[in-house]
Amino acid sequence: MRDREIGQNLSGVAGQDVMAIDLPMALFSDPEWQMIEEGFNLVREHEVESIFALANGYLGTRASLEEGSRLSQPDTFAAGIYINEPAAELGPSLARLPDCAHLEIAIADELLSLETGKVLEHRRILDLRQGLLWREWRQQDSMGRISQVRFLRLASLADRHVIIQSVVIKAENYSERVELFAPFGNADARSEQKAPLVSSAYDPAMVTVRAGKTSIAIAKGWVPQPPSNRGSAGEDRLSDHTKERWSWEVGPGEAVRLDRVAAVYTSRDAEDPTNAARLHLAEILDRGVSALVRAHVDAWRVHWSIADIQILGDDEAQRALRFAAYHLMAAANPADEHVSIGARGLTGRAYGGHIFWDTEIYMLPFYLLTDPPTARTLLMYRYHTLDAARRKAKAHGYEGALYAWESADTGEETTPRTTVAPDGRIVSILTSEQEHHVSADVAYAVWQYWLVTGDEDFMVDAGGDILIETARFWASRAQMDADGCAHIRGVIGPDEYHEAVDDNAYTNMMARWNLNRAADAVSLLKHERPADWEQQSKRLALAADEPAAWRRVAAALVTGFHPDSGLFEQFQGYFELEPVDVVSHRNCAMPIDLCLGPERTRLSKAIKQADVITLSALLWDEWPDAVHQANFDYYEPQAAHGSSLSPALHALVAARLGRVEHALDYFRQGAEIDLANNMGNAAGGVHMAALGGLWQAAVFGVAGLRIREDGIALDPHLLPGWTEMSCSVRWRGRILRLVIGVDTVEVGIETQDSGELKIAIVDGPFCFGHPGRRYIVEREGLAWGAWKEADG
Ligand code: IFM
Repeated sequence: MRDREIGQNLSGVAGQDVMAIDLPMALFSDPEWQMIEEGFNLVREHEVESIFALANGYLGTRASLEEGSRLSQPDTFAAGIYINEPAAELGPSLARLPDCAHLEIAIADELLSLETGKVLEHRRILDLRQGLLWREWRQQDSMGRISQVRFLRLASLADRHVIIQSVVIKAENYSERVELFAPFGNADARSEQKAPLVSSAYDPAMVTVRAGKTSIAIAKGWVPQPPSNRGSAGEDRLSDHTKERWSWEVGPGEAVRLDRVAAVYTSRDAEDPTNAARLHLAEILDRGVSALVRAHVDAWRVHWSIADIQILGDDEAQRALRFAAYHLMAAANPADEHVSIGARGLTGRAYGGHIFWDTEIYMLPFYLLTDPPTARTLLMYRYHTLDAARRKAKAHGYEGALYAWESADTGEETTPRTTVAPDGRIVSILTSEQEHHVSADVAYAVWQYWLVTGDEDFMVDAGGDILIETARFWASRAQMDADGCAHIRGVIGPDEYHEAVDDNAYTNMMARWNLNRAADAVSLLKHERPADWEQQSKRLALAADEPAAWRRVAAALVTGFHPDSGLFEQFQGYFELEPVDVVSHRNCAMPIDLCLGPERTRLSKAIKQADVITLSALLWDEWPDAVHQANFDYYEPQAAHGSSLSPALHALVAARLGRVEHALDYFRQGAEIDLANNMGNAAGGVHMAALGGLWQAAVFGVAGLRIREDGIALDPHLLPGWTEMSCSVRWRGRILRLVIGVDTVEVGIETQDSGELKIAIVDGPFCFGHPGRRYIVEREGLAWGAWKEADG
């Protein structure tokens, strides 16, 4: 992908005006907001489809070529709609819906194709600012006819049920019949659609499919535009009833346009989805395509006004952060508490759309600080699946709530039982049985939400229940030994190379934290909301002595901390394992666990992803910097980064430690997971956790933001080449504008809200910030000076 002047050759043939008919919206012209895929390389097709995917949290559609190619995988997904895979052990996966964007172009019966014709120019552009997928294509067919084609596509952020596509075709040097074909319903074989048609009755304006018990209705409308004063436009059906067709007679320099609009409803959101989709379509067609596109672009503008991070001095990092924020915003739907975000969002098939700890630990901070209602919605998904978590705990002989390692619509465990290793072996997947830290991760996210929003109603209605039920799980999960220590045995920590380990430091520390915060929540609710607490504690049948028991277990939990070295032992016995040279292995094409084999990997110190280092990132204020430093120095060389979750958190912790060169390397590595496909698996969708991690590396690492009960603390470390970073975050009803310079930090409090908040430079100088004012602090030598109120 590279920068260019958009459409430099596509604006018209020599001596003629630009297309009189054009797409309903122009691209946002600033190249810093564009991802560009130049040319056409068939083998890259799947990753381009993922990277350029469009979504709005309700629908997601891959950026497949409209006319298709040998490799196209044009999946469309609806959040929360899963279908059981034929092989039962695979569990449910996101249903693949009919592709609304498939469109073939024929010039006098010859189909245009990137694979057969002469491609004179071709590029795809993802306009991050406006949430538009744009395509420009200039193609010569076998008869020497040159066509200019432009496509625009969007999944509306203003109206999440709507997908819009627009195409303009201009004849450069011929007079001929131009035709467009859109396959109907299941006839679209290229989509390998998983959700079967409910009825095959021919209805060009409606497709209804079924996924399990859910019906999905797609109402389709279209608006063809003829070239000025000649030709004819219209649609009819071919004799086999499989395609819609529009045709025009055009002459040189003339253009035609077709807008297609789809309205999607499911039986999750309407009793009669077919009727709802039909009515909705009629209403939006009335408003007109241009108005719909404008509303969508406006919605993106509003989102970006808070979510954008601006970097001066590093264009690559700038684009990577915008790309990350684009996909994060596209993945979430604040209106639906019964869905969450899968590991690849709505952009691809990998992991079947399942939800992992990725959401709470890697993605949620972005929503929490830029769009708290969305963070609340995501946490409500965990509240609505609490019963399934209770059932899982019970089935394993524990109390409270043990969340599914992989979760889908119901919250039941959906982790596949086996997988095929790259060397062809069938291996058991033990994460659902052993990777229990997810329960503490959900609890952690609940507490972060509480700190940032102070939303007591949420704690009363849902958050308190999650904290208490997860604490109960840990209290029953920990085994008290005769020596008075509590152990959590037989788990998998974030480092999945080592299974069935005892006392994984991450798991134990997060469990300890979960137990203590649940006890804190009980005190808080008892005092702040006594009447509600009475109901809540009854609902949860909480015994009076439970919170004290949680604190006792928390205090007794083995930490794995070695005071002399300042190191946490990743799990019991880790320090005795075989040292292997992971660093020199990092450039090998084959992952280290494949090179060493499973047994040797298990007996080695090689770790798959940040484990103790994740603990540092999450519980930073619990230990002095020297502890984080010692652990980073020890564990960073062991990390094979076999998971996309790993590099960004290394960047975050390295930045906090002031290891800025190291942080920049990891930041780039994290950014390249999708943008350069550096793990080779972007075809399955973008890596949502890595994108959330990148945002955290900037905000929590580079700005050094820490969330505290009475305000925020900053500990800035600009990365090499970065001369300024600015971003906005929300904190308790306020919008804080942070500008991190080389030697200055500026905080503007933009909302006219009452009350002061404490802004600190780590544990150093602080000020009480008032709404509507700006504060600046300057570096004085190695330390920070005093905060001053800025003029204006
Ligand atoms: O949740 C992660 C896990 O930590 C590592 N493997 C991939 C999962 C989904 O992203």
